Amino acid sequence: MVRNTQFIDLPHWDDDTGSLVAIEAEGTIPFGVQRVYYIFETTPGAHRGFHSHRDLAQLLICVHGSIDIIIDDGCTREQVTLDTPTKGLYIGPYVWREMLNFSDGSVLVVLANHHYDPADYIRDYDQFMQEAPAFFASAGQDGGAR
Ligand code: T46
Repeated sequence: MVRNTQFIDLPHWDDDTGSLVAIEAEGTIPFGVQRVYYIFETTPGAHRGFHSHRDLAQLLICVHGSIDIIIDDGCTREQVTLDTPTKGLYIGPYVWREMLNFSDGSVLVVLANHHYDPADYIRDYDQFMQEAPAFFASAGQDGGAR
């Protein structure tokens, strides 16, 4: 199990006219939302991410198509698939992530608990491996597991 990650089933309402998902900050997801961004029109073979955050918590939702996500807490590395708008992947601090296998037309929506801060990124894997153990060793930082 990759620490500080969790799949979240998103409440949805479906009828014969379509489906609606509603996400409430500090309700459906365990954080307040300060930023929303989305990734779309990726080029064939795109492989993105390759970083961790020191502080940021996010929810990733593939609202169209499918996308594979590599998640790695420094001890465990897994590849998971997002392929429905009704499931989100929570990723907390100190989880290395990569996004790949974007299907044609896929759209990844991300809700984040802070504004954009380049200083919060760890883009060097060796640096991530130096910092992550101390983070997870400190009390209350294991963040739960999927
Ligand atoms: C993450 C994964 C899932 C901004 O100016 N503001 C923003 O809020 C973001 C997210 C990005 N940018 C700029 C920074 C770069 O010049 O957009 C450009 C592409 O960003 P980046 O290369 O970091 O994109 P990804 O797809 O590798 O990573 C993004 C998020 O940055 C990251 O936090 O967890 O999606």
